[in-house]
Amino acid sequence: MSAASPGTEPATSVSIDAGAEAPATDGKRVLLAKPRGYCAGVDRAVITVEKALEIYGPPVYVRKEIVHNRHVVDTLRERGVIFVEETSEVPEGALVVFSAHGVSPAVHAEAENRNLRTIDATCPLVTKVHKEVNRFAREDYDIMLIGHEGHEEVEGTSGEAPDRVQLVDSADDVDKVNVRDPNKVVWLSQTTLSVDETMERVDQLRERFPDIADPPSDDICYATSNRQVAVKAMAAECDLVIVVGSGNSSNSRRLVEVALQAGARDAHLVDFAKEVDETWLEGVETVGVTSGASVPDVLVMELLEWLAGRGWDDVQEVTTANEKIAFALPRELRSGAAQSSVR
Ligand code: 0CJ
Ligand code: F3S
Repeated sequence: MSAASPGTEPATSVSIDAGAEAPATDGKRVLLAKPRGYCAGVDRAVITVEKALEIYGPPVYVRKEIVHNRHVVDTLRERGVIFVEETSEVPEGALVVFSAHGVSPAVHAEAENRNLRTIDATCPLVTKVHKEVNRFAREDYDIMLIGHEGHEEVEGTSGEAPDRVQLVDSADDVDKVNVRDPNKVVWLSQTTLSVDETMERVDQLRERFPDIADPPSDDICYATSNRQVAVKAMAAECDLVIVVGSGNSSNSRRLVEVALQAGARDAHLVDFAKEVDETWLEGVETVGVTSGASVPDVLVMELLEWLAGRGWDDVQEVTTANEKIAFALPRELRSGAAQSSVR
């Protein structure tokens, strides 16, 4: 994996900005990771749905959760979005938005057969992996896709070339894959995995297939890896790390695991501040806070308020990179810059 992700300026050193005027005397402090929260692909996907509502009016159908965040989904539902599992649930001729995680060509074809109007909010960094699958399939490679079974992104990506892609999730899967020619194998991955765990899987694959080819560029996206670097930088100092994010959010769940692996004494995932169990705070001085790429920052601010109310009001931001990346909206909706209002 490359050191600096595109669209990201690495902080020259880990910088800690103290927000409170006087340091706490009781040792209670919060380390707040930066970068955290919304990535460029999520911002684009949420704006896509908001603009579709604005232009076409409700109801707007969205296949699957636009992003894996409970607050975002509930807010959009209140504004007139109908979330469906499959395009077959969308009335003929209606408008459907495809989620940030991407869809297979079969889903596009089904939507076309049913005369649906579609807007594709797939993150461009997921589309990039789809294109890699197509390219390697055309060149007749066997493709080892490292990813989590059942995750929507993996279903969409492997759907580009189902007869060429084999999913590698657990270490056991490495022994189960079959290839036609060990000299024509490549590994690709889901965008939201643990960087370290993925490299372990690659090492295992390379033991079986010494000539396995690497992806042309990192598939784990800049946002996923930057959030892991930031949480790692503070984890060893934290008695507790609280990650704001939903249970079905792969990148958010990885932040809990990475925090624990990097030395945090305890770590939990919560959707909302009210889900924090007060017993987690017993004997705790330093609380680390971060959030997944699908999480509006208002939820982090609510958590900071909740912690301040219990004495953790000394907040220091730990910055490991500054992200500058933004993506253009889908073609159908382009008319000037916008910023999602669910933030
Ligand atoms: O796969 C993606 C395009 C990531 C979208 C942002 O995060 P989230 O939580 O919706 O999805 P993951 O479960 O993939 O992390
Ligand atoms: Fe895209 Fe990565 Fe976000 S793949 S949606 S930039 S988590």
